[in-house]
Order: sequence, then structure tokens, then C-alpha cells
Amino acid sequence: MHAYPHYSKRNWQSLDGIWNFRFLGEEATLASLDLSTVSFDDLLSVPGVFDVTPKYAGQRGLALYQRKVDAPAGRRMKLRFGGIGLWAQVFWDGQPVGTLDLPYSGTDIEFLSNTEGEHSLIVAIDNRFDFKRTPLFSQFYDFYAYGGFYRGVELHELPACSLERVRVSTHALSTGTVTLDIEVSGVVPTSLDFTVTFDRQKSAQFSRVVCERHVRIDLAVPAFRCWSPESPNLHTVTVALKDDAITERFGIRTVTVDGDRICVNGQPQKLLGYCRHEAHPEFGPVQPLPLLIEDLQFLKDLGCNFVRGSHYPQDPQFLDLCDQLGILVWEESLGWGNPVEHALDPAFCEAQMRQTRLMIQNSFNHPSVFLWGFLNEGPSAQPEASALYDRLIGLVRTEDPTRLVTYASFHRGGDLHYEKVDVVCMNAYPGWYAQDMEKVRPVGEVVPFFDDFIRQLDERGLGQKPFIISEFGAGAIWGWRDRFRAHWSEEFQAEMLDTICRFVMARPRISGIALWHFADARTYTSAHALKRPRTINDKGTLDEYRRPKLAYDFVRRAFRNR
Ligand code: ADA
Repeated sequence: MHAYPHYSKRNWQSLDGIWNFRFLGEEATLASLDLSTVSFDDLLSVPGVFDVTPKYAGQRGLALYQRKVDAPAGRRMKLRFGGIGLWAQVFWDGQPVGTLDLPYSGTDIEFLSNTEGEHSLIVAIDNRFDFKRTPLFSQFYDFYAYGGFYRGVELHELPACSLERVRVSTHALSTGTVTLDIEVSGVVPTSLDFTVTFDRQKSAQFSRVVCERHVRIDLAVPAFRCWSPESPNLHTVTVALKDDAITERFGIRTVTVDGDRICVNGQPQKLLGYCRHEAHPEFGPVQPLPLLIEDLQFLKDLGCNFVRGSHYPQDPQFLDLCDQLGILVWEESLGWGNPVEHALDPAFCEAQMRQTRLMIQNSFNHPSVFLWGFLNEGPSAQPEASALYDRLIGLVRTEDPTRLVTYASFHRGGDLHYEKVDVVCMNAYPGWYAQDMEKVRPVGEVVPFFDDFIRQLDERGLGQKPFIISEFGAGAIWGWRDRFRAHWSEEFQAEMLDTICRFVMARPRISGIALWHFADARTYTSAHALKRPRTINDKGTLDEYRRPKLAYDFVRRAFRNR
């Protein structure tokens, strides 16, 4: 089963499979290319990234993916891209129909198919860094920037009036009443006739006036059961028009803050989990379903109820699984250590806003998502960046007043924006990026550091705001056992993670922790790799092939000891 939503009345096809391929390299530009004369000399998989395959590993440049597709004449068509990187232009029968410039974002492209029969679909993908074209992904980010299709592609034939999405929010927990926000497009009537069916049971008919392509309606879900991490009950809603129907899955639950507690359905949560990259040594950012299941089995076994989807919009199949398994998710838009110059760059700001909005719209119905974030380790200590922080916080609150907003800071007391968000989140690595560089195994830095930060929050008047340690970790190379228990040994990492986990469990003031990170993941291939042995960020509790390190059992023991 593919990810929600499902469209049961339309003709649509998955375009996943084998595509023709041509790598044009670093010198090529799209402008100087005649697409009709390109010969495709290779085959690749979609989803799939070319630059992780043995033949093109590590290469950057322009690449063309091509396949034939059948489509009718005179129809509105929609290509649904689950996520690509880094930049793409889409051609239908040689004509450009859209551009994708937000890596990892699920994006739709709508166009008209003029003729009946077989068509040529070309997706030109460029994985070169170019701040002007793809401002959201810079080379200095500490994770590999792949080129290709991170997720699948679908082609939909749209009826004259089509259903975009139905966004479902909990209106009243006690009665199981939800608000449906139905969005239509195409030839939109002034009044919409539709049926609503919950859980594929009894349908009810409605007619409502359309306001700017939206219809909103409050309805009670029959025989409802609330969603919570402990009981992840889900419902479906099907909205049907004459020629189109959509089924969305959702959960009935609230997310609130009560003093320094984060609550789901009014119940305080202790968030125990990991930051997780969508990464695998053989598939890059592509997430085969068995891998997702495997990762979630490990997370459950570790006693986790929380994942920070670092540092970009998540695979919808992962979110579907988190909904089903009761894992709470922090989802964030793409950013990493962006300097203040980025926050002052109009194109960067525009792309941040666009991706954050799209992320919220795409993931709105996942009850697992409780927290929105952006700009990991951004310039939040600089007043010049305030305008961007204010815009992003305002955007999140407008798009989705039902969830919480945050960003992961690394500025400690110097951060200027903690007051404006719902949860204070800080990344810090005391004892790893140690204050005392002469000290052997400076594990002793960990507890005083965080206690001191909590004291600073109190002094600043933020004692009543939830606080999450959004990153903490230490590197270990799988299999490197060392009698010195030195840096990079599994022993040193285990001691560090044991220390922080036991500390977090013992401090009610700390709402949660996202350990850095779940599994090792590829990063810099430049000289920055001098701090990243194997060109991998080795702070995983599991290695990149999901082999647990020594720390695994320590984290598991601490997290399960709730
Ligand atoms: C940062 C960053 C992570 C990772 C980590 C590290 O806090 O947010 O993406 O780079 O440091 O490993 O040092």
C-alpha cells in the first residue's frame, strides 16, 4: 500500500521502475542542450539516486532520466514527486512543465496533456551546489547531498473538478469531532456536493458553498477512538465528488503545552528518542519499506517514543508508519548551520518559507507529527536574523495552530528567540566537542553543562517552557573496541550515552531528548571529513548497516526504565 492519501476514483499510475538514463557531467548545462537528440545509454531505478550507484558514485553534474508514459488528450494531468534532489526540471514531450527546487519536498506539477497516446517524460536532475538555484542545500552541511529521485513518482489524470487534499484537525476530543478542510481545484463550482464516509462505513451527503477553493465542515467521527503514543488508533475519511474521491487517514488527538510539559490529549509526555537521517550506504536517501520497518523495530526495541526527522521533510511512508506505531515526530524543513547572510538573502528566505508551508500542508494529517521545526543550528543568536525567525514562526502558527513550533539552537544562553517558540530546543555535545581539550574522556562535562543551561533558562524567566535536548552524542566506529576506552571507541560512546540518558530520565524538567543519532550516515567527502572518519557521521547508536554498537544496550536499559 502506498502512502496516504489514496485517490480511488481517478486513473493514476506509479511511475516507479526502470527509467532510461544519461549522465551529462559537470560541464553540461540545460540551456545548451537539445533534448530531442540526447541518446540514453543507461538504465537506473526510480526511486533511486544516481550518485550512490557504483558507476556514478560521488559525481556531480547534470543527469537526464527519461521514460515513456501513456496519457489521454486534453486532460489536466498531475505529476506527484515524493521528493528529489538537488534540483530538477521536468519536460513533457520536450516542453518544460515545471521546476523542483526544494530538495526532499513532496511537490506536485500540473499540466495539460494535449495529445492521446505515448508521451516522453524527461526529468533533468542537477546535483551541483548552486546557492542561487537551490539555496536550501549548501555544501558545508554535515550530510551528503544526493542527486536523483529520493522518493517515488505518480501520474494522475485529473477530473474537471478535483480534490487536492482533505486536512483533518481535532475539533473536540471529548466528542470525537473533527474539522475537515476540503481543498478542490480545476473548475470549481460555487457550491460543492460531496459525500463523507468515515472508516468506510455509512456515507452522508452534503452541499456547501466553496470559499476560495475550500470547504470546511465539522463532523463527529462515529465510534471514535483517540490516538496516543500508547494507543495509536487511526481513522479514515473518504470525501467523494461525482468524478473524484480521496481517502485520508488521521488520528483524533490534541497537542498542548502545560507549563514545562508537552501533552498529548492532556497527558504529559517524556520524549525519548533519536535524530534520524534518511540514509543508507547503498540507497542514499531512498528508504525502501523493509528498511523503514527495520529502523522502527529498532527504535521501539530501544524504548523510544520520539524521532526528530533531521534535517528535512520526511518520507510520507515513514510518517504513516509512525502514525501506526505511536512514535511522536518532530518534522523540520531543510537547513543546517546557515549563517546570518542566508537569513538576509531573499531567495533563501523565500525557499525556507515555501518548503516549511509545503511540509505542513503535506504532513498535516499525521497524528504522529506534533512539532514543526526549521533552521537547524541557524543564526538565532543574531538580531539581523529575527525577521526570518519571526516570519517562519508566524507561518507555522497560521498554517497549523494545532501543533507546536520550535527550532534546534546551538547558541545556549546567547539565543535570542527562545521566548517566541513553544519549546526550547538545544543541540550540545559537552564531553565530545569538549570544553577541556586536554582531558582524557571528559564525560564529567555532561551533567554540569545541562544543569547549568537549565539554570540559565530559569534566570531568563523560561523555567515554565518545555525544554528538549535536541541533539547530544559521541562518535564510535563500529567494531572499534579499545582497552583505553578512547575517542571513537564503542566503550567511550556507550559511557557518554549512558550518562546522558540516565540524566534525562532523572530530571522531570527535561521534556525529552533526541540523541544524535540513530544510525551512521554519509557526510562530507572534502577535508571536512578529517573530523568524520570514513566520511561518515559516526555518532550512530547503530552503524550505517544497522548493526548495533555497544551503546545500544545502555540506551535501551535507560529508556525502558520509565
Ligand atoms: C550538529 C548538527 C548535526 C551534526 C552534529 C555533529 O549539531 O545539527 O547535523 O552535524 O552537529 O555530528 O556534530
